[in-house]
Amino acid sequence: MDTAKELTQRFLRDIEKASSLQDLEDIRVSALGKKGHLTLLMKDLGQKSPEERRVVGAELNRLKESLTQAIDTRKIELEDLVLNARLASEMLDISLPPRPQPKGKIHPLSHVMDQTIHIFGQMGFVVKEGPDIEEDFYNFTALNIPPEHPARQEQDTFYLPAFSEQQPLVLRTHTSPVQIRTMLKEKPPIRIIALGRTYRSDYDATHTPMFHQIEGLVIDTKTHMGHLKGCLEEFCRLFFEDPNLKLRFRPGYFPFTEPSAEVDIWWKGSTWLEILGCGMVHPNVLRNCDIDPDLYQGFAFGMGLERIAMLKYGIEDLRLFYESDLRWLNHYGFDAEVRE
Ligand code: 2U9
Repeated sequence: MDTAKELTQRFLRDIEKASSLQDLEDIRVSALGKKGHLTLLMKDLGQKSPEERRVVGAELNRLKESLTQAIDTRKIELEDLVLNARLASEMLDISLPPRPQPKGKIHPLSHVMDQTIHIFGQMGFVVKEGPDIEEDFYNFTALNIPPEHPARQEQDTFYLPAFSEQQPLVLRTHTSPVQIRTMLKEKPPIRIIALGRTYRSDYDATHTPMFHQIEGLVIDTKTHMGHLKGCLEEFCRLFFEDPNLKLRFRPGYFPFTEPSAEVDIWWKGSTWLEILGCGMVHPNVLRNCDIDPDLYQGFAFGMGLERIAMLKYGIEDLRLFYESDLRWLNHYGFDAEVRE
């Protein structure tokens, strides 16, 4: 029996010293495995007298129990050690900076749209939108453009197949139908801008079949040409970032404004450049929108967004605006900025 006790003591010491799960398993096999020392001693019990078997058997069971418990305890300790070692070695360094992400650019046209909205927004204009596919009435008739006007000719306007009985549909040739729709819905005072895609059947170095416009409309009881001049001067000086920019108003003609003017800016101290058209809204246009021209008057203006973008940023070729060439975009595009 002393041998069994000594053996157990030795195994208990070994268990405590076991430095890996494999060591521990080897010890378990050596003590309690099929041919383990304690197992063999238990097998020997068969040769003993019943009295001895009872006493020694009980003792051997206690020893076996104490070994099993010691092995279980050490097993948990060793598993903890293994886990902690893994946690330490596999720790993620969350202070590492992320991999750089490719940064997109804002298209110069989108940038110019943002700027114009911002400038006119500060003057109290709100943005209005309308459909790209328009009815003849909103695009032409309401704007005092008579049926025989050249702008209506097939070569200028994209006509869509008409549904039976309905008036012809067109791709809007300007953003003016947005103002017509607004005037029919809302009563003065009105102070709006409309900007977006417009379409004309035209293609050369300075014209594309789709281009962008911004137009503005102000209607109130006493709005006059002085307001028109002040508003456009303010816009041009802010947009071209030159507080002394000179403007020149020349007489012009549009069916929807009377009187009408074309506006030039004095460019780089060397030449006059035409950049927009404007005028006082024609009384017929007001009447077409159920606004009494004896009570209300106002001004309107329009300009091409590509044109002012090309001037401001020195972009030479209009057609490259729509090619989605990443080299062009990286060169002429803008970083996104957050504006309050
Ligand atoms: C309503 C009444 C009047 C908008 C106007 C212009 C003059 C003009 C051109 C500039 C270059 C178009 O992009 S472009 O080719 N536009 O010169 N636009 S007055 O007048 C309006 C609009 C709506 C109800």
